[in-house]
Amino acid sequence: MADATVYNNLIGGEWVPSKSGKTFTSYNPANTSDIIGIFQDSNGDDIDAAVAAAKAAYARWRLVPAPKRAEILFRAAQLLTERKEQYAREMTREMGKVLEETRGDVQEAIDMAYFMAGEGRRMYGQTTPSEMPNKFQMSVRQPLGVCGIITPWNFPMAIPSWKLLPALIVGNTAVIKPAEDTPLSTFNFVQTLMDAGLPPGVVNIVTGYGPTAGEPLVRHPDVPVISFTGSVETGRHVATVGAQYLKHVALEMGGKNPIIVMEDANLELALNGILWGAFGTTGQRCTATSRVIAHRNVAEELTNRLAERAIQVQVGDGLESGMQMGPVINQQQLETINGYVQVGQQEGARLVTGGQRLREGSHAQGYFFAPTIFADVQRTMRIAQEEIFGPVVSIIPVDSFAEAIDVANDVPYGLSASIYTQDVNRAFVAMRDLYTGIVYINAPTIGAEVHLPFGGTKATGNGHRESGTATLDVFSEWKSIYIDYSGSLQRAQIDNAE
Ligand code: UN1
Repeated sequence: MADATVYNNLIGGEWVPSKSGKTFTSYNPANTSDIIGIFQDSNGDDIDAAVAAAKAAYARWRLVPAPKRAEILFRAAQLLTERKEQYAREMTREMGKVLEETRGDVQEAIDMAYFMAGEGRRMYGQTTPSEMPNKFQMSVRQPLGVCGIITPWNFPMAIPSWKLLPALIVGNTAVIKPAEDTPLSTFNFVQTLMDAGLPPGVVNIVTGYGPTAGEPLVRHPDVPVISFTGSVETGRHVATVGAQYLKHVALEMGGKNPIIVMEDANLELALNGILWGAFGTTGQRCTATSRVIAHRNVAEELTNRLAERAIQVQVGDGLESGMQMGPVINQQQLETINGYVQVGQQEGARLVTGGQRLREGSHAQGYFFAPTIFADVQRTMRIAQEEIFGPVVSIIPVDSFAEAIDVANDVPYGLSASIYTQDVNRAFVAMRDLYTGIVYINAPTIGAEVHLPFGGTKATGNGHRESGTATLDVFSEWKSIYIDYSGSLQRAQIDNAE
């Protein structure tokens, strides 16, 4: 412990300890004797300092031409590419997912940096004709000021990039509070932005816990935008607090994402999709496949083949070659997953494989859980309704395509949904009738790319989107501008009326 690295908060370009002097320790979930680092356990005093720094930096940053801001993002993308392997390795140590996937996480931040750099030379508004002679009008995006950004641990570089980069390109500054399980990847990301030329104070990092560091950020009167990814419970709280201050609050929350497998599907393709969607990232994606809605004609075969494949999934330390699934993030998550396995059994679902923590050999050092499959699941069971956020998938048999769509939509969430079918008509009906923010045809529920909107309906969000150009709406406000060059008073709706 003596030689563990201490990471300070980043405020106004300076690395400073928390004002209270408190810290917390971050551990490797694959091996809890491996300490990642010691981080600041911050509170409202640290948030106040960070917001003040971000506010001061905003005065200059908002006036930097967007294409110049874009050059910094572009340079950051290049630097991230150079550092990809190192950052991926640190991320695997920090949160467990296998190296191939943490490389993907860094890559997503690179993609976002290039995409938002491009936006710096577009950021299109509208020009429209006026109803009056000699009058011009247009709309432009304007920044809002200091953005409060609260990010989760499952995509510890990609999700900060989804939020910070659009905020910055529009001309905002930011205070980010990363998840307490994964602050290091945020440090790596922000360090890269600074190395690329981001001025001090434009992005500030305050580490700590939700109630002590997140809450004062959400409540801060000088923070007009809050972008949050996490649980529904916390998201609802953030929205409630934000409403008191009339803040812009963008929420990304849970999912209960289904793959529908129709009787005409290519089963091998569907199997591969389910395995990747359900057990990739140890099931810890908002977009993870947690339900398989299978036509009764193929449900039994699908279940058996899936079980055969699930027991072959290599579970272990994500830095070891050949591993396909890492640990879950922490003890608490392990207990949540265990609890759901018990609930599923009590409800009468059939546990086909998995269902227990792995403790033998090297697994003893970390939070490993076996890939788990429940069959004969009823649509109303809790394991078919509630987000588990672990490597657990429920197979729900149905008798028809119409029932499949109905079951798919019959959950509180609406993030992502998928269908495997060879029938083009069914594919189009599914595209229309699946009430989610993302739909996949013959592909699993995970794998969104940065240039389309990301987000969901119902309890998944509150109507905003990340990624794509849609995300710019979270971090900017439209300003409509009217220029009258007639030299006389022209009264809209009056002087041009018949
Ligand atoms: C998440 O599920 O928490 O679409 C984010 C995907 C990734 C991002 C997932 N690009 O699966």
